[in-house]
Amino acid sequence: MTTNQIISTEQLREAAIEVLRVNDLGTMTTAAPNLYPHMWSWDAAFVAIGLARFDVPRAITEMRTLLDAQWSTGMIPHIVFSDNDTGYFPGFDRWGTAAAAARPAHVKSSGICQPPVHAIALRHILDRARENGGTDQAAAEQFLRDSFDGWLAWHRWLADVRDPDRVGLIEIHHGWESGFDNSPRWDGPYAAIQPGHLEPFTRRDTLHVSDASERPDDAEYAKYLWLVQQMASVGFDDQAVQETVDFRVRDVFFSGIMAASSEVLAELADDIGRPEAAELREISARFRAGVAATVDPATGLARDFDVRAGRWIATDTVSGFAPLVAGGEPALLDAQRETLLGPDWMGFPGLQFALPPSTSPASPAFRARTYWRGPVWPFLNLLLGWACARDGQSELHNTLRVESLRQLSDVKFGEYYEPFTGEPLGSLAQAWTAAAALEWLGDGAPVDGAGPSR
Ligand code: 2M8
Repeated sequence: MTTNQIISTEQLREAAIEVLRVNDLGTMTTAAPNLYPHMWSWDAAFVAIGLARFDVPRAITEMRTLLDAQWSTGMIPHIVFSDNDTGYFPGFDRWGTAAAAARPAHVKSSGICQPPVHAIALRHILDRARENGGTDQAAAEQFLRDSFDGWLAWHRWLADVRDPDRVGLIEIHHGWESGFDNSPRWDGPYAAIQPGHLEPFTRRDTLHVSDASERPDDAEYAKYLWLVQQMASVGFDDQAVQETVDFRVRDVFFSGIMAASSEVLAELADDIGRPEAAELREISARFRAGVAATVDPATGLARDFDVRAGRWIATDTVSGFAPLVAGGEPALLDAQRETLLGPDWMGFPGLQFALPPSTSPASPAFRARTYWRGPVWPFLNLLLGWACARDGQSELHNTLRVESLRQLSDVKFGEYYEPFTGEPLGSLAQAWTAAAALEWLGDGAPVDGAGPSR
């Protein structure tokens, strides 16, 4: 059991800023110092939210670097590689994106994407910049005008290419696209995959964590690489990938973010007098409805859909709360909030902090220390809190904030946390965890003395 020391908000803030400094390569922030020495797409958006709390121009740079890697199709790749290509596997060469026609030649990137949280980050940057006024405000407004077409192309690509049947759900082609890499959500689709001939490989991720069981296992990695190889074999062409790849799943949490973020991008379009707000609101409504339609009447949780197997995927994972992120009918959201606060989630007996584990401890699939199979992920709680504030749910927002600040006052900025002991796991000094602390600190009254377990 951790007994976090009592630290002041100023100490926590300084420590979080230091983590972002340590990870700062100048124009990009690495997701973590050793385990993840490159820029990740959805990490970068959360990092920008944190940066905007103390350095608006640097937050803008983060978003600019990411957008500079955008493919000609509109896709924003999930990894933008730094020059340090030795510490992480699979690196740029293994991805096989060198030959991908749509990749801009001047930026090394992977060939898949991650959830579109970027418009939410842009909104945060603009809000902080306007609070500051002066050059910050001018720079943020200028950046929004200059970059709007890029973000619009990203949302259009997702809406057209990844939801061709217009069901309001985004189809993903790799568990890595969800960001919930080895979640029980993907056990079924991965079980059906038999990798063909794979080029030999040596993992690096297990060198950077103290206990390899906190990471996915080798059999899982073989399947991850097999999918990369399949996509590379068709040059990462969108149509050909869909016809080739062994993993085709409609991801409900990704889709919930798409709904929320498209609405925010519509507001930003209005803000700068762009005419695409109505189109973006239509996209948002389509995905909100798509997400709501997945809800399992038996559990009240949203579900993914396995396209190849033609089956719903019902799991007790935090992705079941996608409607809370998407927004929607009050009755559905009320019921979801009740479940979230209930005994299978934030109210599960013995939790160190009242924060949702990535898999419910009541589920047979729950594993307390293993990556996306159970631990608590701080950046996700920030996202849930943001959605609560948007929907006027100040009580739940405040609970998530206070509990998150208590958790993060260990100043380790763990990638993920053991739900019952509060032990930080995976990488320490994880950039988006530090960013979450900065945003929580700025987003309400001071919470001094955040610390010891309940
Ligand atoms: C994890 O994913 C990467 C692959 O993309 C990995 O395990 O190597 C996930 O937690 C993902 O959501 C996150 O964006 C990334 C960097 O923090 O790490």
